[in-house]
Amino acid sequence: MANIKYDIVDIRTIKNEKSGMLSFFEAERDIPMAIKRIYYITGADKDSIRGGHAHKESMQFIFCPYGAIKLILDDGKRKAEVVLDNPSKGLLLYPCLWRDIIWLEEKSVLCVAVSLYYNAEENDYIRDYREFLEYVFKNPNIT
Ligand code: T46
Repeated sequence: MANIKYDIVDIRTIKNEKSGMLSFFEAERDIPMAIKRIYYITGADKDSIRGGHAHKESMQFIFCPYGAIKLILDDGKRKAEVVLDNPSKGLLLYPCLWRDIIWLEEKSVLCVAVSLYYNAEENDYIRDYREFLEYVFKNPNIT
């Protein structure tokens, strides 16, 4: 059975004589997608839970430059957990993965680069788990 469709990506990080570290990645070089949008979530309490949805088409590159966040991923058949607790680690999510996101530390920062623009009608979102299961059943090659 194939693995659930995500990749862990090492984000290049440079520490030099200056204070702190500089991390960077480039679209279509370090991650296999063009970036149309970036959003980030700040100020969340420990144990906050967000997500609870899947995206039909967009790919997302998720990273946590500060703190620790756990993602529980589900492709309708299998589940996996990934902890982002290091600015040098990113998570590339392919379409159609249900995700729940849990803040392991207060004020952890969740940053997301997305392959599609936001659309207020949320055409790309599935926010009902039963609907998600039906969608992956009808589109077996998507995950
Ligand atoms: C995801 C997790 C990690 C916009 O207006 N533009 C945007 O680009 C986004 C992402 C959101 N919004 C608005 C829509 C809602 O009124 O911001 C509000 C909160 O968004 P949402 O309820 O979708 O938040 P989460 O935590 O459920 O999900 C978000 C992303 O939507 C989703 O793609 O993977 O963060």
